[in-house]
Amino acid sequence: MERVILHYDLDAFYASVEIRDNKKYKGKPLVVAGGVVTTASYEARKFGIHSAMSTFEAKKLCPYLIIVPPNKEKYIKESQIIHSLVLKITHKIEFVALDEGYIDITDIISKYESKEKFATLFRERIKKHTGLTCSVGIGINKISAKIASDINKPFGQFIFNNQDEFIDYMKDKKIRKLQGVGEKFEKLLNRDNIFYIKDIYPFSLKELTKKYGNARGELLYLYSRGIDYSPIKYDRPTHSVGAENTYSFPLSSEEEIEKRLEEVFEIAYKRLKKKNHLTKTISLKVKYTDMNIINRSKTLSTFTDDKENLKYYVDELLLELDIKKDIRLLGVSFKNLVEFSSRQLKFNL
Ligand code: TTP
Ligand code: MG
Repeated sequence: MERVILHYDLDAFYASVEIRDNKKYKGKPLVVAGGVVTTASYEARKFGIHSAMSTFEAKKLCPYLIIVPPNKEKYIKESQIIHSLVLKITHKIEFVALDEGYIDITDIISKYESKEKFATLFRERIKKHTGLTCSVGIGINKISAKIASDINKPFGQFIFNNQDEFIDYMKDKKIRKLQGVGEKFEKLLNRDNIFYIKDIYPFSLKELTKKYGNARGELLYLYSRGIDYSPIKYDRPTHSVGAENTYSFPLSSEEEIEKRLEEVFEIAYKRLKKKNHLTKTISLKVKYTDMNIINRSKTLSTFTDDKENLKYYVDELLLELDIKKDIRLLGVSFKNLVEFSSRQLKFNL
């Protein structure tokens, strides 16, 4: 059965959040930036300002540019609101970034009047609940949906109903439009007289893989034709991560308890980092030799993955407990988790 995949992407995400929260920025060229621009408002883009450009460079292009420092916690919070709105529609969703995700709507689309109507309802729903605009693409797989969502940005939508429509739209576009074709690869292809998507079609898969290697050859052959079998990797919400250890000997000295707690904390922290999450709630679990179990938690005002900070709170929780009694088990866990996208937050945050 043909799949129906939706891709959504917020418009100028960080900048839009800042503009929403400060009316005097409305309609002005603005960037969210430390030393480097994370994103530019659409007004700033008219000056040629874009992500990853140095703020110095951006200011040269537009001297009266408004520069707002990034506010990581705010964007994460916003992303959580968006995620929960989307999860009300279906759980068949893969969040790829704070402001971007793929949804498999194959099973539910027949309940709606049309794909167009669904895309419009989706955009309006996000707008109503967050005051932010997003763009939506619907396609037959991830590749086509992602390209579609970019076509009518901002606050627009586009739909590819089948492979022919995709090829028809793509054939005259530059090869750079294909996901996975970066600046370097484009230059290499240009040298071989491949400039547009349609220039790829005369070559067989074998010829392309021979010339550019398996991964890049396949990418060119398949993506240019809108073929992409990759599944939507549903995100199951992670409720908590942590570690605990039961000891075959009772822990009695303060020194021993602290040492063992440090070990458990290390394992728990590694798991948090591996999952790429930030946390807001830290819990300590202790079981005494009399089998009594005590749980203590601390909820912070912001999300964090700062190791020293987290360890500090774990130690504080330990202080609240009776460590005169012998201990059998120690556990550390992190709750209230949120995904941390390193791609999005790598600039001066
Ligand atoms: P994007 O969706 O790539 O960009 P955008 O939402 O700002 O603009 P568009 O309307 O074109 O979708 O990225 C989402 C957010 O991620 C963006 O607002 C800021 C952050 N980001 C970075 O921090 N560094 C980067 O290099 C990029 C591309 C984005
Ligand atoms: Mg975006």
